[in-house]
Amino acid sequence: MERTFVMVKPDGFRRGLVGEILARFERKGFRILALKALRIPRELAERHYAEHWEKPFFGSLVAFITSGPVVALVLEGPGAVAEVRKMVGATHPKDALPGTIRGDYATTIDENVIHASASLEDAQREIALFFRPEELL
Ligand code: FUP
Repeated sequence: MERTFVMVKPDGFRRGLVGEILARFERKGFRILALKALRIPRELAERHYAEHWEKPFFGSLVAFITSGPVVALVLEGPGAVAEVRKMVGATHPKDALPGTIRGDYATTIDENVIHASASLEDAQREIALFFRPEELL
């Protein structure tokens, strides 16, 4: 069993895609261990995307992710990190295959609808950033 962190980004929330996206993960068979809607404080956004702090797009990335409500969740299932990344699709929607979430719902890299942890290490770090241990079911 593995756990991963997923976030429906402000564009996905604004466009009413939360239900669609959660349904895909539920149908696949992942267990929802935690789920909440929130506005991400700037400091949390900067910590979440710390690996990108030197990149030219860091400022706009933080501005975007704090621009409106998001839905954060923890999913559990066999090979959850890699399986969820498969369902999410490539970072750039132009490379994301149809049938993946970004392939089906996104057109630009700066507003690509969803985040999912890239590795087991990232998953542990991101889950701890967004949820207290007692919030996990
Ligand atoms: P991913 O793990 O697929 O979310 O992708 P990255 O961690 O590489 O990038 C995080 C976010 O930064 C992406 F979702 C979108 C944003 N980004 C840009 O806006 N421009 C870029 O050139 C690369 C990433």
